[in-house]
Amino acid sequence: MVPTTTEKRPLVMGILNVTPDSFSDGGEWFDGARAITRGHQMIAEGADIVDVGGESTRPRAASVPTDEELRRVIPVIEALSPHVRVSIDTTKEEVARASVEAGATLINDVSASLWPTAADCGVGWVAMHRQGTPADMQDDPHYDDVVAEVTAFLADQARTATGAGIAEVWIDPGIGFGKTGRHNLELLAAMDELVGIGYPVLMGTSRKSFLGTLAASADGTPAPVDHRLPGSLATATWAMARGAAMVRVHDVAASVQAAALVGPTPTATAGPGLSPSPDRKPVAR
Ligand code: HH2
Repeated sequence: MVPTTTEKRPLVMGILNVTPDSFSDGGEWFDGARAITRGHQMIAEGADIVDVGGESTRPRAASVPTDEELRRVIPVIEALSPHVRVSIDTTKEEVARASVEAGATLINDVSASLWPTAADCGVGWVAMHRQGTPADMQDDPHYDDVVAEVTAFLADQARTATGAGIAEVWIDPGIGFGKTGRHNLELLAAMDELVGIGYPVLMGTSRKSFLGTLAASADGTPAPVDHRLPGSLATATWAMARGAAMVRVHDVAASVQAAALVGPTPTATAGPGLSPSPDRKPVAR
């Protein structure tokens, strides 16, 4: 039986990349046994969900064949899912289906295309916005109005998924996926609009490159990934305080503290598993 959370705070999704090439923790948890140990560590640190991924989505990441992605993620999901809720971070239908069979109950889909699979499997679905693919997404991202375009896309996807019978739909603006630093900041500033769509919002800023740029040294060198905790926490705390119901993070213990500090919010108390509420109001500030 998978434990379900009763937390009255925004949820914390711990990132577990079973990959050699992820942008921040590539190679650290590539070995299955090490990944499982890290998963248990995140559980001890208070993670509500562990997000297992076997293919990096960083700009220009090499694509991974299906059988290799399965080899990476399935044993880890089987080992962790009796102990914590597990999501599968994939864009491949076959991987999503096998992961659900192995115990995952949420499909975290950066391609926002796997809702038919989630509906068929009877599990939750994360719809994330991105412009382009990892091969080209950071070449020259352009929007006339990034907030309007991202919110319209997410509202449309969420409604489609709900119409297909998915009871648990999350929306995520896709920080860093075909976005400049300014686009990311505009989306963070637009939490009210995102929350106002009426579905629980997931926000993933953890260690992303715009935080390195914002914390650059005097000569302009971006802060390396292991020096981005302050920005990661600041943006996660901002998002949660403005109504994000979950944050996706590498640094679980610190983020759980931040979530506890934020405490109950109108959206966080809804938690996962509830039907989206069209009446859900943006957090008033
Ligand atoms: N970001 C990454 C991967 N998956 N999923 C959602 N829903 N939202 C995100 O912002 C998001 C995501 C990229 O981060 P990471 O997993 O650390 O890196 P990589 O893709 O290189 O493995």
